[in-house]
Amino acid sequence: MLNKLAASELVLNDDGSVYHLNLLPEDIADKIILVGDPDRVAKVSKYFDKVEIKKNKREFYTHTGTLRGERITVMSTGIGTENIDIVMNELDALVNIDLKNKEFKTEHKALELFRMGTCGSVNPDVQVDNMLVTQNVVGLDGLMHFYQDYSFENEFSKNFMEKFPYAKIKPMLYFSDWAEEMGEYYKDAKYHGNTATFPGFYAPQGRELRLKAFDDKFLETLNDLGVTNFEMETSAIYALSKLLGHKAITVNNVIANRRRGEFSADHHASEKNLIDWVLDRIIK
Ligand code: R1P
Ligand code: URA
Repeated sequence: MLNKLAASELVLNDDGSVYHLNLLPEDIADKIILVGDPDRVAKVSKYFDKVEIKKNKREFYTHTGTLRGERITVMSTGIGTENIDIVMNELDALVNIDLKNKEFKTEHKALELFRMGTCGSVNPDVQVDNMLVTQNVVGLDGLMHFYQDYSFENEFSKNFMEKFPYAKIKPMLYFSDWAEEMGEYYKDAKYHGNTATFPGFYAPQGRELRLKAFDDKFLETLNDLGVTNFEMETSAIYALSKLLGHKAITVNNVIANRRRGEFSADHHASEKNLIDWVLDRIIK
């Protein structure tokens, strides 16, 4: 591959910002909180000492400022791993590609990425309104199959791949969390677990409204395979961080216990608790 990227490959806006995120290199901090919900961005940045930058395009809202004197960014990713593909590649471009010359920089910069999200649990003993840090993640979306050079597995992943019975779900990939170092931030979380990332909220997570899911034992099977919870972004965040050389950690607030049929009694209070909990730990 040539070092200089064609205009069609690294697409920029008129002001030189990256195409979807609408950001310039100086708009982001080295510590970035990623949230799914665009409305959560302002709920986080209201705790900043000051907000210097507010930009948005589509579902990608970004606020950058300082908290307790440290520069920090909060950004929404919207829902799903296909959005994470955009977020991760464009964030990486902001720090590791010279946007003017469209050339790779010789010095690599690693970002610290903190997903702050919500999830459902498939373990009946995992209680709602508590923090769950993702130790390992399995991607049941298809994203990472489109990248080369991806191989990373541990005992959990091998076991899962051998025993997962749903052969018709082809887009499956399983890998471990590399992020021991980032886990230091969240040592006191109530739960450290194995997360499954799905390409949907309903049948892919075993939910049935008017349509039947493919297997009514799905949640139990996942739990038997060691999965504690699921959501829709972490597989791509961990995998692309690993390939691009960034550091990532996910903490999700458990808002649904799917095995008990329980949902957080006050998910607004629960979200506030999540924000306080994360900010207290990532910026001292
Ligand atoms: C589904 O309701 C959304 O909530 C979870 C899922 O991963 C998905 O994005 O995370 P967020 O609360 O961060 O959006
Ligand atoms: N987010 C999900 O993806 N699933 C849930 O059950 C709750 C939050």
